[in-house]
Amino acid sequence: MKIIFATSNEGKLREIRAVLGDYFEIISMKDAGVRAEAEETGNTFEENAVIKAVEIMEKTGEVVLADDSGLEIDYMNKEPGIHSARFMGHDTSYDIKNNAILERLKGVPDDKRTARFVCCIAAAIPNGENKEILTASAAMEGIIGHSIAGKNGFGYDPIFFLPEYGCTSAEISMEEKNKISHRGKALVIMKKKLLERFGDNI
Ligand code: ITT
Repeated sequence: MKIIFATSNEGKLREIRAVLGDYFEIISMKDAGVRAEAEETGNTFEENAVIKAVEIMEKTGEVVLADDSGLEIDYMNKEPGIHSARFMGHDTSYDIKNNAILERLKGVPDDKRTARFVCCIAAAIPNGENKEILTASAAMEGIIGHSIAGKNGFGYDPIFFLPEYGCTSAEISMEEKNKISHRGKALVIMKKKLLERFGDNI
């Protein structure tokens, strides 16, 4: 079964394909020849994931999944949160964004550096005049590290330190990250919901 994944983030797409690829043919927006134009005007990850999935479902008439995710840093009142991609400007490099966060938390002790990645995956399923929406959310807890480390992953991974691993989420493999991450866990929940919804038609 084909599903369009409404993301223009290559890092997300890699992780999504690794979890869902055995069950679904994941088509990128580029491959589907469609672009997202709607503003992410929601106040929550779930609202924004639904906005993205519904926009592309309405444009294509296909089953569409979307991911809205971000990093909540407790010391920064849970910012950048839903603004994670836009934080300091959408086109600003993550080297600059990550260094700015490290600077902001300079001298802050580890017990006050708590943070989490949050992810909501939404599915928009066309159904005649109507549509069905499924959602799945999950989080991964960690702390903001003291320096940039690791080349795997994307975005804020090089400053997201996992105490139980003793390294950042940019220093573990994608397979390991998918087992514990916000996105990996939300995708497993969504996979179950889709298999229940579509059963033998997959
Ligand atoms: P799409 O909307 O096209 O999917 P986006 O990158 O704009 O792509 P979001 O609005 O959901 O997506 O913003 C999510 C941002 O949160 C993302 O750009 C990263 O900065 C950060 N982020 C989310 N998950 C992450 C992860 O697993 N590792 C590192 N950073 C992550």
